[in-house]
Amino acid sequence: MVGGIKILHSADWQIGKAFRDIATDDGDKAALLRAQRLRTVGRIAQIAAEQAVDAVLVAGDVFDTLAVSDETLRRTLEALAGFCGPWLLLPGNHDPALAESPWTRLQRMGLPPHVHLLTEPRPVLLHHRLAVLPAPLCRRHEAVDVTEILDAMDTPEGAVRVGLAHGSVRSHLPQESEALNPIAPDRAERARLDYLALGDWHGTLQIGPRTWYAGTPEPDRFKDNDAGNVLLVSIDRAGAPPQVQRIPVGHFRWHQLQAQLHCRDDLGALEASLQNLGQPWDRHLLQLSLSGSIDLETGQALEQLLDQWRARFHLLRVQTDQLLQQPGEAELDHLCALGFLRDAVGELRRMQQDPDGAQRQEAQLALQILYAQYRRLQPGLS
Ligand SMILES: [Mn+2]
Repeated sequence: MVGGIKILHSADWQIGKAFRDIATDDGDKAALLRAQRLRTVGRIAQIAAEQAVDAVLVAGDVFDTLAVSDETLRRTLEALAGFCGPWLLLPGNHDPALAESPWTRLQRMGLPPHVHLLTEPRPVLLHHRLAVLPAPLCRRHEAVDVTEILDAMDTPEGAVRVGLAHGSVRSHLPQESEALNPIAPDRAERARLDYLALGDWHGTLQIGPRTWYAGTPEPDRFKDNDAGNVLLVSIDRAGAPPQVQRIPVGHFRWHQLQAQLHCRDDLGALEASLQNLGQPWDRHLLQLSLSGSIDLETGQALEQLLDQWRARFHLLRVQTDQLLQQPGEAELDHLCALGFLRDAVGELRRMQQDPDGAQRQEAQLALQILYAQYRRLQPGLS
């Protein structure tokens, strides 16, 4: 009789990712994100050891590029040291098993015996009861389903069959998913797999009773798709349904937030939703889109608020192209009180409020300039 198995399923580590988009804002912030990916792998090793799993399976895109440095390859091996059981690493579209690749370089460096590079579609038998059936990508893009090869793979009687692949089950993924490297939605059934461990989609996602995307363990983009987990998969015996448990491991948390601002009170609501993200603040990356229309005084208070939160979060990126700043009623009343300006301001306001007016924007700009000048001459107001 063969016993049950327990594995950790992970994918899409993309070690060495440059975060170019963030590096253009701030190189240090990108470097910290890059370093965190290795620390999170260390955390996965720790969980694997605590849970005493039979193996850790990584379903492709272990490395972000083929050009990842030798030092980064060595650091990756170091990060695996916390779990001395088997690690099974599969090539994906970012790190395909080409003639020269991170995989061949790792082989030449000399691998610890517990690290297996699955560069060939050949089953690996572990502990006499777990057969891992890999479908590695040997090129960046395949138009055909490379997992078809799993259907015909033989494994010993009674061994639990676990497939490992990287690609896109298109029928179950949102529109923006990759059209290449297709995987049949019923591959687990066709290949008589007890579990199919997938990579490529960066959020944790169940495709079928025996098929899951683990998602990336360390979130890497502004997208709310449940990234930042590893999956603990237990299977009692060959043929039994897998039990799958999400374990959160991600450090950084990426958010998108929209806020409409019309008055001073809306700043309070905005601040409350920033507070709501929770401590520690420096784990958050936030893309904030602001829209609405505020007066200049509220605009200044908003800048102060954003400066404060910029210093707390790992990254705060603010889009204000939909936010209109203009003098408010009270601010314009100050201007009107100057008497001879009253008529001019009245005319500008009329032009600005005319929905069909050709000079609407010019009038608004003129009002803003007028008010800014006025403030400069009235130090008591600032
Ligand atoms: Mn991929």
